Amino acid sequence: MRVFLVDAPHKVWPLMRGWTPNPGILPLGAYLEKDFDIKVVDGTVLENSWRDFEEIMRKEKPKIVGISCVAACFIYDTMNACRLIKEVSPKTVIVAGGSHPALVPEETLRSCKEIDYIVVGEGEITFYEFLKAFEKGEKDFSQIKGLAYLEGDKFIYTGDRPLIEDLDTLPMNAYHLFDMSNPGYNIASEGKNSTAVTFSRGCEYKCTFCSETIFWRHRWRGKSAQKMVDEFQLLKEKYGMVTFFVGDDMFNWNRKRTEEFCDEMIRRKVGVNFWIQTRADFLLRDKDLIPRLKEAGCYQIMMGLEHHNQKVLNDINKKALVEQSIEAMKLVKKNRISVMATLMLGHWGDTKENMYDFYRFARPYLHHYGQCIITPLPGTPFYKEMKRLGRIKETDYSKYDYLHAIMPTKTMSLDEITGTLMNLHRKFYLHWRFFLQTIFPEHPMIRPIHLHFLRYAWYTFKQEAFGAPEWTQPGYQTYEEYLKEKETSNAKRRMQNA
Ligand code: B12
Ligand code: SF4
Repeated sequence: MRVFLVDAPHKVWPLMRGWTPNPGILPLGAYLEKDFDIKVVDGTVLENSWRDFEEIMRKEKPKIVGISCVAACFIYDTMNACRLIKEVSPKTVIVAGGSHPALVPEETLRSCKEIDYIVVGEGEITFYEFLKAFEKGEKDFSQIKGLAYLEGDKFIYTGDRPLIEDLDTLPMNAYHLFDMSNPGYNIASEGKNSTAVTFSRGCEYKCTFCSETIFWRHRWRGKSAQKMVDEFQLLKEKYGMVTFFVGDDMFNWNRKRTEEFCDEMIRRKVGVNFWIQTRADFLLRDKDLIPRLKEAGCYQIMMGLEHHNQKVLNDINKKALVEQSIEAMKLVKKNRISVMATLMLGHWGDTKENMYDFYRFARPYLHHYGQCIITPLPGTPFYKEMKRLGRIKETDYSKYDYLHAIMPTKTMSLDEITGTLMNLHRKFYLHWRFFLQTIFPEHPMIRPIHLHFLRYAWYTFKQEAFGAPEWTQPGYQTYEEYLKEKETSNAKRRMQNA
């Protein structure tokens, strides 16, 4: 049976211009293709996004579509794609999966009647079992764990499916299902031949705002060092990828795995560059491994520091100390690796003034920072708490991308938060230290990344000063623009026929 795996046309992340194959479809396709004929439709790379997408669905009339939604901010695109599919192919059965639909399945099913089922959580086995039953013509899926659907108006959840214990039992990600030669696929800030890979799932901490830990049920599982290095090698040798963002929430959760990974990378002389994400305390624990990581190709370490105020860290249950953040930044810098941190500002107690404290706190050490606005991601404890307190003022999920303010603070409006963050961004990136780091980089990878950010600053300036349009990937159109265009061309056709 042919199964379509779809990523809806949606905007690609403008800041880093990160554009990679959908990370949920890669392992899913690999797991399913042993028994099914898998066809991937990546709506982000189509020449004329929605028009081509509609055309493919009209022509193929798929029996079944699995659609992935990796982030809350793409849920409307996902829903619109489902509507379009049902419009041109009403009999297609649509199964959605990925972080957002899985975290709020009932809300998603009720908001989009075109979605027939949602796979909640890890997708491989649940979707495989579903497809096997569907292929046999079964109509009752109530015995398949991990599935949500509406029966009439009643919401049904079949219950949690146990997680896959050993991720090494999964096949290699199915890169071959995507057109990896597409020049668009890269993370522009990291250079042309770059992409993202993920070697583990989840984290065992319980930060209240984090959708990852809740999605993976507060468990960490990782692939072995052998499999990690195999994937790097495949991507380098078959697809020419040499620079990687490693998306693991907690790269060095397991110290032994990190040691083995470094040894294997060095032994096999893989020759790629990569950057990782982790927590400050785990980095301090593994400080002796940093030179090995660097030798293995690590050029940047991003730490989820989140805030410069201990009270905020305690409030979000970060279980971390501000002093650890400073120590960890110093440590990475001392190793001449690019220091990156995620900072989440816009908490209830944040004021214009104390948002600048962040600057004083981190500026001396940082090369980059993932500046985020604290976002109540649906399905997280933080969302529930903020909703209960009546603080959520922005309900448009397309803005839940960490760049838009969703809640005011005690003293700042949504616009003031966004404005202050933009100012901080300018202050950070247009600082003499940043230019100095570009001219005398501590690591050779720092210069090209800095140059990307300076280019980005230039585009932003043009946007703000001269109203230049925001960058989007070629061929991209919003769904609303597409509907308008369709209506105009239908009207023209009607006039010609009249
Ligand atoms: C790689 C990555 C990226 C890459 C590329 C992503 C892409 N092509 O979509 C880059 C760097 C470009 C990126 C950008 C952004 N990202 Co990002 N990204 C990740 C990251 C680090 C890894 C994703 C991954 O590999 N997951 C592993 C796979 C196996 O898990 P999965 O996708 O959940 O898939 C499983 C299930 O969900 C399910 N499933 C998934 N799809 C489907 C479909 C069907 C039919 C079925 C049945 C099942 C199913 O089965 C899969 C296998 O079990 C995650 C954090 C993380 N560690 O997961 C953040 C994350 C997904 N990103 C996030 C965000 C917000 C963004 C951005 C919007 C911007 C930002 N400010 O960070 C941008 C824009 C995205 C874009 N596509 O343009 C958030 C989403 C939060 C949320 N709940 O909304 C995350 C969770 C980070 C975080 N901690 O907050 N991202
Ligand atoms: S440490 Fe990071 S990945 Fe883990 S729960 Fe906290 S924010 Fe999420």
